[in-house]
Amino acid sequence: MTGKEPSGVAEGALGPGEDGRHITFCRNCEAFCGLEVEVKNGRAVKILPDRQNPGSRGHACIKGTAALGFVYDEDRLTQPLRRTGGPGEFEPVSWDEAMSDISARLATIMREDGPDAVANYIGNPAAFNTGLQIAVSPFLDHFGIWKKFSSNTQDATARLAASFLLYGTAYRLPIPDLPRCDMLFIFGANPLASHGSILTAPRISEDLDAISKRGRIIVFDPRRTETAARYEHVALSPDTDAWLLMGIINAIFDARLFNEEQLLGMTSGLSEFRRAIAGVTPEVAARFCGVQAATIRDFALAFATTPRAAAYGRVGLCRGRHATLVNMLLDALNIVAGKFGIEGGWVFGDPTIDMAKTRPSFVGLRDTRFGPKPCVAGLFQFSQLADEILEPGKGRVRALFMQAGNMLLSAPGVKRMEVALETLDLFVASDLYMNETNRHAHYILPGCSFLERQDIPLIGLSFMIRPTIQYTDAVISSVGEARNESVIYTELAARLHKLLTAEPGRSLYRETHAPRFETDESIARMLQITPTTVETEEGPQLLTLDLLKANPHGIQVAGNLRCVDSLSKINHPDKRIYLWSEVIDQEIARLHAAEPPGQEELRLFGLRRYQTMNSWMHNVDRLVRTQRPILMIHPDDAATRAIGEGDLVEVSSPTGAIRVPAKVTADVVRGSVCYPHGFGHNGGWRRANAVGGANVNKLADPEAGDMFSASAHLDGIEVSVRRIYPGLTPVRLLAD
Ligand SMILES: Nc1nc2c(c(=O)[nH]1)N[C@H]1C(S)=C(S)[C@@H](COP(=O)(O)OP(=O)(O)OC[C@H]3O[C@@H](n4cnc5c(=O)[nH]c(N)nc54)[C@H](O)[C@@H]3O)O[C@H]1N2
Ligand SMILES: Nc1nc2c(c(=O)[nH]1)N[C@H]1C(S)=C(S)[C@@H](COP(=O)(O)OP(=O)(O)OC[C@H]3O[C@@H](n4cnc5c(=O)[nH]c(N)nc54)[C@H](O)[C@@H]3O)O[C@H]1N2
Ligand code: SF4
Ligand SMILES: [Mo]
Repeated sequence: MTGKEPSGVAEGALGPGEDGRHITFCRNCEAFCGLEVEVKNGRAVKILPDRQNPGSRGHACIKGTAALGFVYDEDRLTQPLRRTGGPGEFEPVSWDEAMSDISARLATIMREDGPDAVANYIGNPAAFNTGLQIAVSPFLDHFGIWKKFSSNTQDATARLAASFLLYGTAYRLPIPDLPRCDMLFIFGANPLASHGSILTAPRISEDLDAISKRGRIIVFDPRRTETAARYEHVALSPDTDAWLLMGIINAIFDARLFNEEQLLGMTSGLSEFRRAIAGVTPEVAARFCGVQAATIRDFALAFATTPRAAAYGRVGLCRGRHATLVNMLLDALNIVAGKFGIEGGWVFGDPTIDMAKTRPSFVGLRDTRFGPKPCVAGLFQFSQLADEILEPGKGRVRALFMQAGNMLLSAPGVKRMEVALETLDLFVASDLYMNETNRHAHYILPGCSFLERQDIPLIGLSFMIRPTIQYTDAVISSVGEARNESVIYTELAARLHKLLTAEPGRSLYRETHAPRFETDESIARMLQITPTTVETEEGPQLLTLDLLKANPHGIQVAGNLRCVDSLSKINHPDKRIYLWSEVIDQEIARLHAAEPPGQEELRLFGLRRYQTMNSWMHNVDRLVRTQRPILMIHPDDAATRAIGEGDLVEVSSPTGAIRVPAKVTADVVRGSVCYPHGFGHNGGWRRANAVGGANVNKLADPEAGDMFSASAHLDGIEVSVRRIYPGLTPVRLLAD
């Protein structure tokens, strides 16, 4: 059985597993770099960058070219596993046995308690998996399953919520027009490591270098990151961006560096917004964020007087206690300074397939059995999942599905979640590996790696600075018995449908057909949402699936973004940007009321490395052998705690403690410490387990996230740090 769905193969193109050079693209991150894969005897043997890809033009990073390390990893799951004992104890079973038992148990639960008894968690790699995207959410919707959770609440729901308030839709997220911008402010992003997020720019370091050559790039970050080191760095305390942004915006207002008439023409709520932030002068901001008032005024002047400038922010702005406010303020800076919707400014992308037109984007409170709870585009706060499973009563969650996720390493509330997972009647995960989370599942189903599936860069389409689109067929047949989620959920839907309709009188389920999920069909349909004409050698042609298949390197849809269209993409009925909404007043009041960190406390924040990806890819020796999870601490903070380089220290918060080695470095701002997430492995990935490190999310309080956006609080956590013993044997110290 192959995980790939049947598809027509364009003339001359190679089918899955055929020997030769296949043209495809990487689906590890949002850059979607073009790749060329050599296949011999049905096996992929080499991955190189594709020079003819119009977007990446021969760029690919080591995570893309080393992908065979996980595709053919001996620890990879290649057949369904069924739990036989404690966590991590499994036996292989056939697909038929697995699907028949899963559907029978799910049908029983749904018959007894309805869809309220089922929940789902989607992890980050799902974002790059078209088959999974077209199957899982529609599957859940079809069966009325609405308790949805995702890694999105750890990285993006604050951004979605801000867009909903400002522009009337959670699915329009502005991006900086890098190719034409002369000044770029970067808040809480490290594109030289992450390769860009909510921003698809496969050659991003070139784009950034070009901006810096034309003008300036200023990076506001508590750590001197790779990006900060290459351009100008402004160190600020974690989770204080709201103060800084209000300081800059007020400096722009005070110095009248804005065009009031233009602003009144495109926004509503300007005076309320000015009133709401008025108290936070650069002097007030400076007290909280650690950036001097004069410097804040200089930034305001430089930004407002550079005609083509943009302020971009990413996950460092999405994980604080006031993440919705911060994201709104980031946009407000762009809008007030006249950078919204202009060439070289802060603009909406030109998605070749405009999913914003089809998806519901409600953000607000939704009724749950615990009362009204924040819900962002269908997603609930992560901590609610443990409550749903553990709290008795009608509507208790008994079954959980999870695709491409590892929540015990990536989300807060680790201990409680671990208990919750073990109380489930049915927990089914699909993954490439047995990880720290799915080792608690009843079934782990082997998913396909990106070389084994058809795809388009679906989420990238909205955020491309130079719009391109590409289709890839599977390069190889499925490894072992791996299956695409589209295949898995089509089969599960068919079986469940049959079981639920077998006793019609007793079921709420009244559908007449089971849904079927097929990637090519879905792509063809999606291409009709916003019909697009592209230039080809034969002249202009309508973009169809056949045309995509005939152009395996990808198609350049447009040279640049149509920035002027941004205003027309606003979804509020009056087409205005709502600069002010009640949330702003509430959050500023909450910000003022917040207790400052205690004298002894430090603020913990995270980092990502170029060579690894969240909690996975740690099983590929080539990627992980240089990785040393260590706690970075400023020399002054180390000195007051008698902490030296390599010492083992304990980092604790009210929710937990970890023991990790320390690195004393002025790269982190005074008063803070930095440690990567995604470590502390004990799954079925042996190399990853040997990397050591600790699960930093044990320190995160699941209840402490942003009130409006359901997002987790993972950056700026207050912790105590103390020395346990001196670092004599640094290698031993790597273990938790
Ligand atoms: N403290 C702290 N916590 C964080 C972060 C942080 O910066 N600091 N970052 C957060 C962010 S931004 C994110 S997105 C989350 C990530 O959180 P999650 O999405 O929950 O976890 P990942 O580490 O991405 O784990 C992905 C899993 O998917 C599997 N996988 C990979 N490819 C495929 C595939 O093609 N198919 C299937 N079926 N499975 C696949 C991997 O083997 C792995 O087990 O973590 C968040 N947690
Ligand atoms: N190599 C690699 N690439 C990745 C990933 C990976 O794990 N590895 N993960 C992918 C995922 S899931 C995502 S979401 C993207 C994320 O993409 P980015 O957001 O570009 O990635 P990060 O490196 O997490 O950058 C966040 C920055 O915010 C800073 N920061 C933390 N707290 C604060 C704060 O309070 N204020 C400010 N101003 N800055 C703060 C951190 O120091 C860090 O430098 O990257 C993606 N790409
Ligand atoms: S930058 Fe991202 S998309 Fe490009 S090769 Fe690396 S992991 Fe793959
Ligand atoms: Mo993420």
